[in-house]
Amino acid sequence: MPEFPTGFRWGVSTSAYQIEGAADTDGRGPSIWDTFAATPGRIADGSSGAVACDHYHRYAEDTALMAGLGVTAYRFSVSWPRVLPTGAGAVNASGLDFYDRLVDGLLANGIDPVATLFHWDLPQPIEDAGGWLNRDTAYRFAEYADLVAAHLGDRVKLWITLNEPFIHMSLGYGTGEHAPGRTLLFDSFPVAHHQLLGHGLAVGALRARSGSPVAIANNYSPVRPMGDSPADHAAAAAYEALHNRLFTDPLLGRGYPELGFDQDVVRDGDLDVIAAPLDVLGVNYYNPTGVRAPEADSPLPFALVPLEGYPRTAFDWPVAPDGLRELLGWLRDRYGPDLPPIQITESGCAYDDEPDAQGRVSDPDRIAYLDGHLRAVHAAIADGVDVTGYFVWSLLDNWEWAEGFTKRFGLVHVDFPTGRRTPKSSYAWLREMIATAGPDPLR
Ligand code: GBH
Repeated sequence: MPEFPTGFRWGVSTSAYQIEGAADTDGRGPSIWDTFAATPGRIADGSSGAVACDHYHRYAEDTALMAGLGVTAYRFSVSWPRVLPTGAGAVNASGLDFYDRLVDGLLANGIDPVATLFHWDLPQPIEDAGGWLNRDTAYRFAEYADLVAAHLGDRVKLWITLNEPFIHMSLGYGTGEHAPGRTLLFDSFPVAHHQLLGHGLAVGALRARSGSPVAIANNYSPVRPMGDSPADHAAAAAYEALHNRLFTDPLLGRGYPELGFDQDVVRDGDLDVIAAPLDVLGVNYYNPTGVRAPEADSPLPFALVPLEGYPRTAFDWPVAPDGLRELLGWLRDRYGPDLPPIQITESGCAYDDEPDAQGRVSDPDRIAYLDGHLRAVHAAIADGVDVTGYFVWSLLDNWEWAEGFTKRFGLVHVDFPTGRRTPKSSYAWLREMIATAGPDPLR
């Protein structure tokens, strides 16, 4: 592996509902995912995140695993319903105490805490008031950001406002595969706008309370037209605008792309709030997308086609490290000097990892995945893209949303329901990688 620049941030990522468990402990309120998981038929194995990895009780063991790995940063998310059980108003001090303990333990181990404020677990009372379809939710989000920053602002080293607002909009409110399970299709644009407005208002609150840099984590997928006709190229451009530009264009001061949405919810001044300067752009990358012209009777302006010629993960997603280099080049070319430094806030893969007779977990496919994607990041840096960090999704096998416990993304195997942790062979590989990564490795 070639050398990475001095100061390059090596991290792992998780999110609250996927690992914490302790859903009814110490005053946490319900979130939309508790409600959704309790609805029959929504989750592949009928499970919920009520216990998950029990990280709420095992965070010290998990911090020791990170210290052993040698990462310099940990990206976790704060559970909004844990600190504000009804979403607004009364504060749950025990919830804030948990994040105090976590953050202090990370710092004691030389690991930078990177906090995401919203990784999809909206407090149920906020959903009952209309969720992200309601403009008020943006203001409630900013108040929650202010509360968290007032408590952790002296110790969190990077703030991430929202995780993948596109996925939350499209799967949560568009197709209904995720909580809250709405099926509004293209009428879900207000969810995009109100998340972005909440982001912009939260940036102001974070800047007032904390000197640490501020980011957002978007998911991106390089789009490949699967045909040479003008209709195929038009379809690819439409998908690119929806998937890769809907959130990033307004964040970087270009307003919304033309997608034919009714934009009545956008008020004077909103776009200025949304375009508040960002210190870092978080990039979550999984795979490229093949797109061609839709059938004549399709309600969509594009059709998605599986990409041929790549190995596939247990989720059936193509393993395409070349797509990460392509994506980073696309971001640089499209946004030029407006593009802030990038950190890869998620990159990872699911495989069917299980212990052998000796209790060891071998995951050579994940090692190949990480090797390929780190080389792609290195190549992008050599291309001139300013990439300053890479976070693996994920530290632990965890509760994978609608897939329940059926998809294992961890560097560390977790036995459900006992919660026993076993580092996989990819953990040992990454430890060696980080230890030898640069001219001035931190450990
Ligand atoms: C992230 O979302 C989430 O932030 C995280 O919570 C989650 O656990 C993790 O990734 C793993 O899922 O149709 O074959 O082209 C990922 C969003 C959306 C990325 C679907 C891959 C489609 C693959 N994903 N996408 S494909």
